[in-house]
Amino acid sequence: MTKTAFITGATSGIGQATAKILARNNYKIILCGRRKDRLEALQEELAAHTQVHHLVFDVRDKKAVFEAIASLPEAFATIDVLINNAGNAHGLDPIQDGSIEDWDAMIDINIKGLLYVSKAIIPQMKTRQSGHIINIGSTAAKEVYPNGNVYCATKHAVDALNQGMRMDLNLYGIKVGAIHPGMVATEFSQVRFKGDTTRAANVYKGFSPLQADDIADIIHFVLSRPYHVNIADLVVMSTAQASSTIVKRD
Ligand code: NDP
Ligand code: 8X3
Repeated sequence: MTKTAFITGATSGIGQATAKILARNNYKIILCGRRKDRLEALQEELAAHTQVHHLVFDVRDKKAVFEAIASLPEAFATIDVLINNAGNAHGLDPIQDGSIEDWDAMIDINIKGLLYVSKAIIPQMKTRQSGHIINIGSTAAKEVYPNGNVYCATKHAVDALNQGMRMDLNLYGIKVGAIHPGMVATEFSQVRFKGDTTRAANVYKGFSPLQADDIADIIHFVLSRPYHVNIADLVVMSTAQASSTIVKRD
């Protein structure tokens, strides 16, 4: 039977690539994000493969999250797969110089937003005693790097929530797992550096970073395992990267 996947952060990067691979593999797709124009364009593109619906909301706005999910038409109301992907880093500053606005954004989006979306979707999975939640963490969920302070803290929280969800939802047969990528060439660094494209490009200079498609491919692999196999926690880096701070560049 065709499964329905709900993907947050589908306007760009990992979320967009995941929507494309799942659409080609017979999933119905619910695309989420704030940029309506991108969601509409992607919906039009993917409609050649599958049924697609999009929801425009900011994951920080809990009322909007719950209203958007409650508004899903019948054909999309049963969510089999939740990809908690929306998130970003804002800034890369030592703790003493960090901006409170950046801290609020990361905590509100990466932690609270993930919780709001999960809270709105988990009850139907619990009732059906089935479902699969994939939380996108980061290597920053596993180690802290200089100036990464609050971003790393939010991703450590995602790691903890992933473990907690897996324990609490175990009784209901719901799969929960996290994928923790190292550096992936997406719009991530443009957002982190607030549109400074040179600084963003430098992050991926002199080596072959992961691409969004690499992570999407892994997400599809994780989803396509038999029911008794749950990939609970997976760290993936480009070959040139050995840790958050060790990258072999030309
Ligand atoms: P992108 O910047 O390319 O994509 C981020 C996505 O998150 C966009 O679709 C954006 O949509 C969405 N998003 C951001 N803020 C909000 C918000 N307030 N409400 C709703 N949606 C929001 O980055 P990536 O694809 O790289 O990032 C995806 C995930 O992967 C993030 O959780 C990130 O932390 C994680 N990650 C990324 C790595 C990397 O090196 N790129 C490595 C490890 C983890 P819109 O702006 O339209 O709302
Ligand atoms: C994104 C990768 O190295 O900036 O999570 O933490 S990194």
